[in-house]
Amino acid sequence: MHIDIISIQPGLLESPFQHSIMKRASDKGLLSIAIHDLRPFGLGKYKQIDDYQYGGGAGMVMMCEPLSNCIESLQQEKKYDEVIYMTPDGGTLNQSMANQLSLSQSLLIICGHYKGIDQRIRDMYVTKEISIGDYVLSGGELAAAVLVDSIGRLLPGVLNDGSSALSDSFQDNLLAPPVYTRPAEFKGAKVPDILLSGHEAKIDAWRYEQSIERTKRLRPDLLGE
Ligand code: 6GU
Repeated sequence: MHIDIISIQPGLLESPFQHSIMKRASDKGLLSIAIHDLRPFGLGKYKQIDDYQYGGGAGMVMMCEPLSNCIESLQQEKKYDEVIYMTPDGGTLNQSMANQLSLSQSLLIICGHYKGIDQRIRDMYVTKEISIGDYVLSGGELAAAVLVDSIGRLLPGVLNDGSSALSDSFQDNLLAPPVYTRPAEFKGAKVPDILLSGHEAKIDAWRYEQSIERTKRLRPDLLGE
């Protein structure tokens, strides 16, 4: 998969993809990410990219021309499955969205700032608007990093154990069961016997029960309750 990201703060996106699973994904050639600085597409001597909003009100709006020129120059090189705009008024990211997007060949992600981008850019180019939750960030970059991480780890071959992404919380609308590693006893607290039993079917059943119990207790909304 290839992901292009348009940003006016490209520095914010440098580090997140250079570690751990995201790094492995790119080292293995499964995911390539290119960050595109919007600034060179800005207008005039000062490379202006934002302006006051029509109708008045506080806050700047990202202008049409720089975004349009940047998007169109990228679209000349590539056809995108989705052009995604990161915005607090988008649909909230969830696992099923991440699953769907992980089937894409190529994505273009636009990060907004200030009061957002001119509505006409949304109308003309954007095919999907995504938020990562009901709170406001100062820009779309961190949200884009979250989105790309949630997608990248689902690409076949990225995780060492291919089955592991399937047993994550939310993958079946259930929270994951508790997990333990050595030692078998820590400060008097023991690992549940069943996990030491070697009895695979019983362990699976226990984990499933635990998932249900945890979900009921912590996130009943996931069970429609
Ligand atoms: Cl995608 N952008 C911004 N600026 N704030 C957010 C967000 C996105 N998702 C939640 N808050």
